[in-house]
Amino acid sequence: MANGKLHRFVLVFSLCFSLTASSALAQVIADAGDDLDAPCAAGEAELTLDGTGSSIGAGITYEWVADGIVFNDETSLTPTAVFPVGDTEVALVVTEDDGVNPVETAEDTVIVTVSDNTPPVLQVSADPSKLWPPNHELHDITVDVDVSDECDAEEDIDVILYSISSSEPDNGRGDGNTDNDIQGADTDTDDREFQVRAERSGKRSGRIYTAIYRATDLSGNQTDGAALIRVAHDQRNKRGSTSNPTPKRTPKQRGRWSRPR
Ligand SMILES: [Ca+2]
Ligand SMILES: [Ca+2]
Ligand SMILES: [Ca+2]
Ligand SMILES: [Ca+2]
Repeated sequence: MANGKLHRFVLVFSLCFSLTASSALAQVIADAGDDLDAPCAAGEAELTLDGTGSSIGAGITYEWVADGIVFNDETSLTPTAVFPVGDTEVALVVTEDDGVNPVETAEDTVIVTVSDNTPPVLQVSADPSKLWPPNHELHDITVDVDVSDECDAEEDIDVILYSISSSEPDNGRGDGNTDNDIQGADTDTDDREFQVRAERSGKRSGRIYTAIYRATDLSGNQTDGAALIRVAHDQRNKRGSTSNPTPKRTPKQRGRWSRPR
């Protein structure tokens, strides 16, 4: 009888131990942390993941996996890696192996989002930016464009001539009798060469041609920049003296500008 009781005790104990061990294994937790958001710099972002919510203890190991991503230590609870712009899904596999029972694993995923929310920096300037005298001649204009972006390479920034306009009518009062004062400007393309007429109304304060360029990065952020070409009303400055007229171009420059119309 005593032997029978002992036998049953051993059986129950063994069953309980077995249940306890298997339920412990089934409770392996993988926690890859909260989804991460980071701003882009030079097309990428370095981030540290947080798997510290996962099971920790003897016999528990970790492995982080993501397509194309190299971690500094993919077996760490808090590995660091460089992520590209956009969404990257990362999986954390937590494995428990007590050396006797079958290996138990758990898996969790986290989304890493690297965003570019910063528009490009755009500077544009017209050359020449002042026309004189107002003799109604068309002048070749070249626009210098300087564009950069915190995230994207310069060659990946889309630049277009968004619009071009004059502050005066094409053929208004006191400006002679010419039409088409802006020529050779193709908006919605990266057109940096066109012609404008050296002309202004004698009844106004001077004419300004405004060419607006628009830079768009790969994430759709946009910046506008304006290149101005001025035709002054006259050559007097505010003190009433007369300044020198715009220097004439050198023969080399004239050759550069000349082309069939
Ligand atoms: Ca940007
Ligand atoms: Ca006119
Ligand atoms: Ca005109
Ligand atoms: Ca053009």
